[in-house]
Parts: sequence; C-alpha cells; structure tokens
Amino acid sequence: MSHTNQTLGEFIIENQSSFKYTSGELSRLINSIRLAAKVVNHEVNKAGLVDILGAVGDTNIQGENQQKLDVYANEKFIQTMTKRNIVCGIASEEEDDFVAINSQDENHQNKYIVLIDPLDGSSNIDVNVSVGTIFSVYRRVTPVGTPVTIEDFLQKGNQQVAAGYVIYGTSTMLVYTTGDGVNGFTLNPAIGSFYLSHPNMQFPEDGQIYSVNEGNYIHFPKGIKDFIKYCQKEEEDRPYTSRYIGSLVSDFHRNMIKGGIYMYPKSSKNMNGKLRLLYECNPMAFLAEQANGKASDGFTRIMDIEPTELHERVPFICGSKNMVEKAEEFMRNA
Ligand code: AHM
Ligand code: MG
Repeated sequence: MSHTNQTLGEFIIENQSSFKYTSGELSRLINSIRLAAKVVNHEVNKAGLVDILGAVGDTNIQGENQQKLDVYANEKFIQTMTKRNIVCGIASEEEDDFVAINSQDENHQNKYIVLIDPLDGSSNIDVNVSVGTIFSVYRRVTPVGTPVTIEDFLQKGNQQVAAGYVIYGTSTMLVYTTGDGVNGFTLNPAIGSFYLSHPNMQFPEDGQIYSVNEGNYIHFPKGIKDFIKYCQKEEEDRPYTSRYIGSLVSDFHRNMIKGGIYMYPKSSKNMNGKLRLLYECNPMAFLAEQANGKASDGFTRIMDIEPTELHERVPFICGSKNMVEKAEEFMRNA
C-alpha cells in the first residue's frame, strides 16, 4: 500500500505482527490513544471560541495552575483507556498518584501501563500556540492478575514498549514508535482520519537549530553556557539559529524534521531542570533514539536513568546526535 493514503488504522493492523509480544493488546491501546487524540483535538481547536480558557483553580502536584483544557485532556485520555479496559494502570502528569484499573476485579489480565502528559505546554493555549500530548507504554513488571503497584511505573525508559506524541499544531499529527522506527500521521479533519504522512522519521545527524529558554542563561551550568556560546560562534556553519516555542512537542517535532537540539538544563533555580522523566523525557528520548537522535541529561543516557518517583524531574538535552554529543562534551569539560 502506498504511504500517501494509508490510514493509521490500517497501519496498526498491518504492523501488528511485528510487535514483540503480539496479542492485539498494544494495537488496541494505540487505537484508543488515536481516538482520544481526535476528541481532544476537537476541543483544543475550539479553544478560542468557547469559554474554556483560563485556570480551573486547582493546582496540580507540581504547584502549577491547571488550565481547563489540561483537565479535559486528562479526563478524556484516562476515560478512553479505562472504559476500553485495555491497560492495567495509568499515571498522568495531572494526577498526584497512579490510577490502578480494575482493582476491584479478579481479572487484571491487561499487561500494559501508560504514562501520559495529557496536554503539555498548556500555557500556550490562550495565545494560539501549538500544544501536545505525550505518552509512554510499558509492560507491567508485577504479575498479571494482580493490581498494579508503583514498581510497574518506575521503570527505566529503556523498557518502553511504545511512545509517542500528538501535536495540535497547524495540522494535528500523531507520531509514535513501537521500537521499530518513528512514523508520523497527519489528521485530515474533514474525514477524521490520520494518514501516514511522515514514514520513518529521522533526525538529521547534524543540525543548525538550538532550542533553550535563554532567559534563564544566568542560572545555567557552565557546560550549557559554553555550549550556547559555541552555537552562537561565527564559524563555517554557525552561528546556529535559535528557536524556542516553549512547547516541548513542537520544539522536538521541528528539530526532528530540520535538525536541531532542545535543552532544558538544570539551573541554580531548578536543580533538576523542569521536565518530568516519566511523562516527558523518556518518551521523547525513545522517539529520538528511534529516529537516529539522542537524549541525555548532559552525562547519562535518559533511558538508563533509574526512576525513583512518579513526578521526578531531570535535565533534558535531546535532538540531532552530533549536537547532543557536542553539548555533552561541553558538560564534561566544564
Ligand atoms: P508543562 O508540562 O507544565 O506544560 O511544562 C512543560 C513545558 C514544555 O513543553 C516546555 O518545553 C517547557 O515547559 C517550557 O518551560 P519554560 O517556560 O520554563 O521555558
Ligand atoms: Mg508537561
């Protein structure tokens, strides 16, 4: 089948047999994410029209104000997966604790757990800038047939079975990997179907874009400051271009297509950076590596970090391989 007209639904069916542990469960899970993405997309697109903007008033565990659409997206993704009874547990950036599914039921037969950031970059919604959903899938480590525990969620990123994001941008796209490369699907809003538009996505090995909140420069570690100076230096292919949307999914997506590096380093204000290992960094790291890119905390591969708590934060450097390695070199030598 030609790539130009293959839908995500068809792609999932066609590729099911290549999943490591095939039983259709992962396909159903990706399908439910696809469905929830469409529902959330519809709501995000209406954001400017209906009175859904503004903080709901609740603050989440990170002490941030929640926007109404965060709450909506959180509910939709959790409900869609829970009602279809296809995962045994979900942890969300918007929830204080993980949700165990079917804990009253004798039949905890599902083997997958999902970690999700339902609407990342949501402070961008009220200014009509792209936001995204990020998800990460693992096989549970506790026995099937028992309620999930925290152990099932605190797995290293290198155990991920699938990961992806939805970008609610000028077009809405779903980009994901099951460990066999990265494919991107664009939503045709008239029909309501995602079409394979970006098969086998790859980070260029080198890039010329750096994305970092430079307003925090003064607080960055010396290695990052040195690397930024390197990016700005007049050389053959430099200075690089600076592009920072402040919406991880969008910055990552652009860098993957054009070649670039995204950084959210630690700073003297945030000792561990800002981004969450389990909901943001690991899934993006899995996608990056599957697309020939790299993700690091400056010293260590992101997916090799042993998580200790659900909402933990880590410094995050991710993108074109040679650029990430250059940044690591500056970190080592600082
Ligand atoms: P959020 O999960 O509260 O939306 O925060 C994550 C977002 C990322 O999408 C983005 O890259 C980063 O925070 C921007 O942070 P800052 O405004 O500090 O540069
Ligand atoms: Mg987030």
